[in-house]
Amino acid sequence: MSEELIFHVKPQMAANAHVTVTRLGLMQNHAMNNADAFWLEQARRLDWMRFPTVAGTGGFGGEGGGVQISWFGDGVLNASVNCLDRHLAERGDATALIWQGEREEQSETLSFRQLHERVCRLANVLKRNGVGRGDRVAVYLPMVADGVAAMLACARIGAVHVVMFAGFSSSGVASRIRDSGAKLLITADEGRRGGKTIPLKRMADAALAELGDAAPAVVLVARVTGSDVPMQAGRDHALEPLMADVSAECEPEPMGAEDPLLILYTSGSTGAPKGVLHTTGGYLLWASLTQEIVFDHRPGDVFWCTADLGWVTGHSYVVYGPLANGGATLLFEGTPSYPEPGRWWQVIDRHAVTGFYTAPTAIRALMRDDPAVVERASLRSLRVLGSVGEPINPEAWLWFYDKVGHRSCPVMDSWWQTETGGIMIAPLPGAVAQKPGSATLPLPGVRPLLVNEKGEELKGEAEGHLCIAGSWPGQARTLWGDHPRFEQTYFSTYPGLYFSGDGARRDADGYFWITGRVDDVINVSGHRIGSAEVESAFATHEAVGESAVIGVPDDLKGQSLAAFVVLRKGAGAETQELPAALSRHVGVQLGRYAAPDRVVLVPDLPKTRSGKVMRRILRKIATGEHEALGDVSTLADPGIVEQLVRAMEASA
Ligand code: 6R9
Repeated sequence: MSEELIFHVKPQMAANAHVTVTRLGLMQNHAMNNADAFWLEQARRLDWMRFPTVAGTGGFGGEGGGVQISWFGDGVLNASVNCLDRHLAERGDATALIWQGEREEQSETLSFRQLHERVCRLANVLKRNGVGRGDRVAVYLPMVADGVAAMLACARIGAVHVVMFAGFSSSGVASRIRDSGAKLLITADEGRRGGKTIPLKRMADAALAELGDAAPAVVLVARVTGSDVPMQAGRDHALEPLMADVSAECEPEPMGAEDPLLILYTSGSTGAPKGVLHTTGGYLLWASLTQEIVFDHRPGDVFWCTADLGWVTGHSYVVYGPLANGGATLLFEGTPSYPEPGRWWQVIDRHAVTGFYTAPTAIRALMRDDPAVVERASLRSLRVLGSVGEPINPEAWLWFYDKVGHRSCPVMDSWWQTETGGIMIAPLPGAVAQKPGSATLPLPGVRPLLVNEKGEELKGEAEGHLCIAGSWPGQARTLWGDHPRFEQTYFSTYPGLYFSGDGARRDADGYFWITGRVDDVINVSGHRIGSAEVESAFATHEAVGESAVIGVPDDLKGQSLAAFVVLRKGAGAETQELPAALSRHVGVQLGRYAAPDRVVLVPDLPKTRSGKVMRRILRKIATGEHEALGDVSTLADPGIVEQLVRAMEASA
């Protein structure tokens, strides 16, 4: 049914958007017929200290060769200059950043000039503390302006930022600092969330204690709530006084296009989170280009992407994309419904937000409010809406379009990943008709294709594994310190292609419909969680022998986590509280967002004779589809099914 629904481009968008149907056609042709010239032309949107003479080089391996990706290799630039300095002459006093605190009266507006000064000062503080080109700086901050300043300050001096979600636990922070080898940490006294405070400094201290000798020597502490927090002499420094004490000017470091800009940790289907590495020129070009063409963002606009700075969406569409294009970005500290339902709509009205980019989970939660809540708001400033992080169900799409966009704003359902750097498949507001639930068509220069399990390309209407043929500038270059894992994870399944880990269907119009992950990555409220990570966290609990974690459909979160846990022999009596305690344990290990909603104690896991856990069977049992278990003859002990079903029912 939803496939019949189609929303055509609005006439005023068709006439005024950056990309019209005609321009899109030209871009596609150019990208197809002369890719190098096309990308070099796109590169002109950035300010370079030395303009590149080459576009993309290297490749995805395939015929035995390794994976080597490079873009604009001889170009030289600085990302912070592109987000700040280049705007100073023409619009230095225009708004660059609006920070809205949880409470209405807490808000701050920074012009490009003011943000530039803030970034230069912070950059000078970093330098004074011995940070230079190529050094990694860990950032563990709530949603405050200093988070943006910290990222751009690193970029200014050529340091690599490693931003961590404020919801990570201390162990999560410790493992990321250890893997990246960060030599300095920027954190805050506390964060605020939904009327509560998050003890960030205390969590950071625990992470540093866990790290021992591998802990960064310097910790800068931003003042957010102003609470007194313990400061270790010699190591911890309050950030504000240091910033007051340095120059407001800082010469930008000339960076090679392929010099690292950032590392972002993300979950995979196996092992610990991997450090996805993005480089300066290609990543920035991609964030900037996609911001402009997908959201039609321009100077004077106010873009609000609700993602946390700690995720890739926060990097590309809170910081680099909006600022590189000279428009304003809005940073909101709070949650959608605190202190009251409709808080987000108040923020849109108060700051006259023009582009609003959020996740389906949030939309589904907001749909549950009293309809009067959204109807009370004007929302008249909005021009473009966007959705990202997980498939959006047509009901949520239609509600968003109708109640938030008042049927006059296109909805950009954008598919992409941490590894792609920016948006890959999405409609363009002035050129591509939308179908609710479909991410629609690839952007110019992006070549997605569908393959079957054997790696054969499927043409026309088809469903299969989503791959990308050929590189694009925003692509991740490697996993920090582990290039073999990079090649193995993304390029070995289908040699010569980048494999996304997602499944997708293509309809008769060539529109892509993402069906979700086909590996053991679970998408909870748009957050990627690896089943292996959660299983490792369980394993650190003394009562746990073994566990298997799966995703089950959830009306609100898209997917939620269910865990099947086998207790250790002699672990003590099984109490009623144990499942909840085990879930809390995972929350402490990884962060609350990764605590399973359901923990089922079972006598054993369904395994093949070679000892592999059959997750397919667990998924069926968790969703009550006992009749449709499929082939169970490969199970080492077919009798286990009956026991699992009973354990599942008993735990309900
Ligand atoms: C940007 C981001 C990536 C995974 C990706 C896919 C899912 C993202 C989507 C979508 C359907 C969309 N995903 N956007 N699924 N429709 N519009 O979310 O990055 O955190 O790395 O997650 O999210 O499964 O593989 P990341």
